[in-house]
Formats: sequence, C-alpha cells, structure tokens
Amino acid sequence: MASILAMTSWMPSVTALVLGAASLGAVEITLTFTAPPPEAVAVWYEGRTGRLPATVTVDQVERTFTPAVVIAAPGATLEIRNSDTQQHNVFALDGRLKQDVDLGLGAPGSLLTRAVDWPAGEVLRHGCKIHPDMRLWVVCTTSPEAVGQRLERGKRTVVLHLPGDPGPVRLWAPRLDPLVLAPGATLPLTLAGRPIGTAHADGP
Ligand SMILES: [Cu+2]
Repeated sequence: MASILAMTSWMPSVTALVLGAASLGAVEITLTFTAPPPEAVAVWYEGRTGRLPATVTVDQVERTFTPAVVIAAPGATLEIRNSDTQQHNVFALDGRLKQDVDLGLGAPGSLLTRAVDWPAGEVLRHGCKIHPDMRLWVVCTTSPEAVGQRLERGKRTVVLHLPGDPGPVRLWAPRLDPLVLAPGATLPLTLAGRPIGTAHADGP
C-alpha cells in the first residue's frame, strides 16, 4: 500500500513533464563534434508518414545549390533552377541506390526536373559535372517533418529543431553510421565506426 501511495504521489509531476515536452511540438537535437563535422546533416521522424509537397524546388546561385539539403517525398518532382550567370550540369551517381542520372546542360534561366525515384529513408547526393565543389543532398522521406542543412567547416556544435510531435528521430550525414535517437537519448556519432562526437535529443 505504501508503495502504491508513493507511486501515486509521483504520477502528476511525471505526467506534467511528458505533456510539457509534447506540447512544445518539436525535438531539439544537439550535435557535438570532436572531429571535423560532416558536410551536411538531416533529421526526420523514423517511420512517420504524412503529407509532403508534390514538387520541391532547388536553385543554383553563385555556383551553389540553394538550399544545399532538401526534403522530398517518394515520387515527388525535384525542380532544379539555374539562376546563375553560367551553365551547370546536374548529375547523381550512386551504385547502391541504382542512380546514374545526368540532367544535361542547364543554361542560365533554365529549369530541369527529375523524379525522386529512390527509396524513402535514403539521401541522394547530386553534383555538377562542371563545378565539382557543388553539392546537393536530397532526402527522400515520408516524414512530414524533416530538416537539413549544410555544416560549416570547423563548427563544433550544431542545434537542429525538428517540429512535430516528439518521437524517434533518424539522423543522417554523409557516411555517418545509421542512427536513430529516441527523445532524451544521447548516442555516439561514428563514421565507419570512428567516433566523431555525440548526438542528443531533448525530451522527457
Ligand atoms: Cu555547375
């Protein structure tokens, strides 16, 4: 009886904490790097499905894909504009994802399209055959909430805000070992087993 009473007296504060976290409608993910960070990072809810736009647009300005990381649903159309003063040649080559796509030369002012035709949960890098430094990462996911960004060199702490009801978060970066973060968890970040830092998701 005493233990039940003790539990009951605990319950309201625990419930309030859980509801408090959920009502914020977001998960804050903090990445702390002990080695040079990857070029880009993205997070989305693992296994979640929802409505996503049928078309996603990326621009090319000053030899840079803008934004550098985009989120797209399976089957969506990816539009790639060229607002630059020079031509670009967008391509994607990834044996594992069975991708060998060359969109050809895109003149200034042009708009090229392709289908997001690789599996959900996978990220396909695109580049430009003329400018090898150009990088675009397209995240294919069914999660209605997802965010990604290019990371600055030398950055040691990155905080991402993923909107939506808190739940397990999939964390992606180029060559990063697959990682799913439950709310409240802290896990090591590793590249092919080599530690490069930690990831923490806030939560109850
Ligand atoms: Cu280019």
